[in-house]
Amino acid sequence: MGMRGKTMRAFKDELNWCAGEIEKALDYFLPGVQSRQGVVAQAMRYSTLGGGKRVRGVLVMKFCQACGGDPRQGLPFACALEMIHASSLIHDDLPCMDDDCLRRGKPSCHVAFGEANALLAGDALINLAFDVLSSEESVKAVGAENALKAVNLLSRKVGVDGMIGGQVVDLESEGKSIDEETLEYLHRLKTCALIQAAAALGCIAAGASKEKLQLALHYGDALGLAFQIVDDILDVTGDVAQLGKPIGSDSEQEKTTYVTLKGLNGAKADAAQCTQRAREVLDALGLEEGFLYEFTDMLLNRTK
Ligand code: GRG
Repeated sequence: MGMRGKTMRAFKDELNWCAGEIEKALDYFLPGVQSRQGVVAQAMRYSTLGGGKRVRGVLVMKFCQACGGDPRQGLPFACALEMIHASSLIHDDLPCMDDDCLRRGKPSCHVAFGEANALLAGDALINLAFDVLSSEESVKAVGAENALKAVNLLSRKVGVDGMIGGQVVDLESEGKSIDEETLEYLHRLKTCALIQAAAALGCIAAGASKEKLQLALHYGDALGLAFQIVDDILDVTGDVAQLGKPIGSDSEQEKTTYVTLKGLNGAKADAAQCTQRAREVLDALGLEEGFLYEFTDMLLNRTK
């Protein structure tokens, strides 16, 4: 096997190792199901464990490593990111939002547990994320000051000027045609903000400099936009079995997407351009080769 084959295998092993570590840590931090309120704990576990690509958690671990830390140091932060992400998927699928019945190849949380329990499971996951960020385990791994920085950065990136704000603009745009500037604005908040937080929290876990943190935020913005454009493309060209969620939901909800604005080829070109921008930031961080480079490319070429 040539060098390329070897690099690829090492990359996949590394990716699987990170995902496995995240899964174990999530299982540790998620509540047990034996209490009287166990049904909500069950819903939280159902939507957080056993599925998902773990993009945000992996970014935390790998940015932590790239900044000189042990990737496992970033595990509490990685879990917090995955919990917030899972909460956003639960709420996004609710009938009052996108009303989707399938997520990660399984019935959506509200289909499995009812609307009220799904709403509460999402709420509880947001709380648990900040509990984990400021937990004893987190402080032991990264120190109290870095844990506090992470709480502040993540709460902003999730809030009204972050992911939640993006969802507001997204919902307001349904059934209307919006211009590219508005589309980019809403995706920057709805999708990029959390991906930025993931890269930045990895830096914080390693106690990296402000300069590195800034570059991580730039990287997250570029990767997040590429990721969302690919998401728009897969909603048209993807396969339900692979994606584990319905296709065609954007057009059903009369959403403007990169594909409706630019056509499939235009959207693909935009995704490639954003990926290139992300690669340039990795170059600036001195990471011209290695895991994050391959990860960035893999996300451009993904089919799920
Ligand atoms: C509950 C904190 C909170 C917020 C509510 C509903 C909402 C506001 C925001 C929705 C944000 C959202 C669903 C953005 C979409 C981002 C996106 C591209 C998700 C798909 O991510 P993948 O492909 O999913 O990483 P997996 O399943 O692989 O983890």
